[in-house]
Amino acid sequence: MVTQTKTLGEFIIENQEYFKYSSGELSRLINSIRLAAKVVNHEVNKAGLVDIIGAAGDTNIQGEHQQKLDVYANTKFIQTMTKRNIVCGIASEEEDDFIAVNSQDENHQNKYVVLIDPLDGSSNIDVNVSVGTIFSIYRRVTPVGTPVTIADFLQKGNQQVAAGYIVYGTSTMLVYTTGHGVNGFTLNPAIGTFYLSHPDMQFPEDGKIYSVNEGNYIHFPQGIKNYIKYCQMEEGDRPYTSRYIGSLVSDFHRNMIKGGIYLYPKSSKMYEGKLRLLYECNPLAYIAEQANGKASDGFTRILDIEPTELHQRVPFICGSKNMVEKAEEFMKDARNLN
Ligand code: P6P
Repeated sequence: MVTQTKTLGEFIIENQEYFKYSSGELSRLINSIRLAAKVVNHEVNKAGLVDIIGAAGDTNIQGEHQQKLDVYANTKFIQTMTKRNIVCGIASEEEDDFIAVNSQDENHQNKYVVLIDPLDGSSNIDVNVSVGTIFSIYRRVTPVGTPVTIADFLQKGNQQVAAGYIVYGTSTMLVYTTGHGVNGFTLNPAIGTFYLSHPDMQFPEDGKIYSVNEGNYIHFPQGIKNYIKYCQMEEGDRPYTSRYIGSLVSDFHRNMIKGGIYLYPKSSKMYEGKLRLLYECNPLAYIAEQANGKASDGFTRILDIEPTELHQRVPFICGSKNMVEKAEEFMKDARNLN
């Protein structure tokens, strides 16, 4: 007998019990992200087609001005969360400052803020490589009913109440955690429903894949250089395999399933690294830890880093626990030698 796989909607309702003191707002928020993900997925999947049509003139097939997909995705996620009056604030990679969502309702009680990278890796769209959305959700820290302030967004990653990503790949998946493990849902595009396809996702403790842009090798700190050479040595279960898609969500997702480590270290070219703490590293670090993986900047747990500004960058090492700890060892040894 074919068992009817659970839908994301059913799963959210079932997990509402974890939030018995919540007004269901978090569930409605995750539902709104689910809806926006379907809309963006539809647009991402026809990007190549639209581009061809867009090149014939400066309008797309709907007669709208062709919008860059990352701007389009940003607009869709912000519209969906704002229109449904679910959050009190939004910060996005595509927006210089945060957006205060003040409902007309004078007893505006929304208590969650969302930080989002609406379409990470969008430069890969033109070459048909998978891209992703990453989101992070916090309870506000300023009084409910007042306009949000930057303090509501500059919270440590260990204060997140939920985090997740959508990967627009060979299939579209939504993977998220609310602090009770990590679950993955695959979209059936024929009916527009996400189904639970990857329950209780876990990072294997070890792996044989390392993901880093080796083109930056000469600019890396010595500890990272030493770790990369360690991955490449003929010894024990090494050399590891190098796999680097250049799309963070895709590299992270593959490593969580197969085991592996992703590194975007600081370098002499990018002293703080490239990836953003609040809407890339923190949400993925939360998911990694919920899946028994690990995430640090090489020395400090990502989720313990005190944010200082909305778009700050941090070095990012994330994946299978034993691999991250080995990389941290090389970083510490090299620092002790300096
Ligand atoms: P590089 C995409 O621009 C991104 O933010 C991540 O998705 C990806 O892992 C990384 O940057 C790739 O950066 O410098 O290796 O091209």
